[in-house]
Amino acid sequence: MDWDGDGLNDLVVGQGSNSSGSVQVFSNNGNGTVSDPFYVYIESGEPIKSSSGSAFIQILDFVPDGRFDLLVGMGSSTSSEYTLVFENDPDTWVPPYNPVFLEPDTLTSVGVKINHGPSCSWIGDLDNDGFPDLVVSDYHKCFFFYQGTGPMGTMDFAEQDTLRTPSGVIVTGDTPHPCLCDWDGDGDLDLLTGNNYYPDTQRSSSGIFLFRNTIYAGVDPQVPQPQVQIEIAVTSPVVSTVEITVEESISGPFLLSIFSIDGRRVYSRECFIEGSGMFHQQLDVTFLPPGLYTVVVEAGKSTASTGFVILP
Ligand SMILES: [Ca+2]
Ligand SMILES: [Ca+2]
Ligand SMILES: [Ca+2]
Ligand SMILES: [Ca+2]
Repeated sequence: MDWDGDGLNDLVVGQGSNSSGSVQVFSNNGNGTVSDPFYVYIESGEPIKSSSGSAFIQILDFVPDGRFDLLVGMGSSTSSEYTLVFENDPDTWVPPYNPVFLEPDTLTSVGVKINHGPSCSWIGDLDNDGFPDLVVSDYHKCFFFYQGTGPMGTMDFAEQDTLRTPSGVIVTGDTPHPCLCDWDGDGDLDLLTGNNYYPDTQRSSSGIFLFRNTIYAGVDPQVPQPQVQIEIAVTSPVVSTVEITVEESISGPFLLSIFSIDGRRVYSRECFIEGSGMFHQQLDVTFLPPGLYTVVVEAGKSTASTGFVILP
């Protein structure tokens, strides 16, 4: 991103070490090299630094005014620190830019400071409801989800939840850093993450993982439903009562409907196949005029149908 507004992209790093974390910038020299790194400061003259461990950063215009702000998650596995927002100081936003930031505000969940050790944070509208959400991970190896309660700039989020796939809570290696981006270009934010190491292999392995959002993706959020075999038998022709027999390979609910010859649904009822696999019903059809009808059974994604005639 272009930190200093000179039209060249610069490298901004949230840096960790065993003693402290900081935010540093390598300025683009325009000749294929970058400058030596320099610290990012707040208006008091102090550099943005954590007392231990790491500083995880996201650059975004959190307080929307056209000036980028810094989301910084700090801390280490031995100390809890907060997810902080450093708003860009308007007084320093004049060319040539050397952005300095205001004293930080702490993001909260239902009024309580969001506290993880360390706080690997990212803001994005993951559930696509128009309000940006916060995803934070820490040494617990999973992703905590705080649903947004208002537009960009709202400091308070909903209660903590945990990100999951249809098969359960997402668990990756140690201290995974979330990044929300529309990786597959289908309009919803996906979760891209890298982690230090797997819990079972310790420091021998690390990885980058992509979890695609199911809001718009061609990913079925449901566990695939087994195909149901349906057999349906109906007496015909009838005068006042039709006898319907349904056999299914799997017990469970199904929808029984009757359609008239012009396609109108004239009868509909939720039914249930017991363990016997058989459903049987004598249905009074005196409410229907004589004619040709179709019985349709729908169970899961399977359907079966057959016709019958009501005589005058
Ligand atoms: Ca630049
Ligand atoms: Ca801003
Ligand atoms: Ca949201
Ligand atoms: Ca997507």
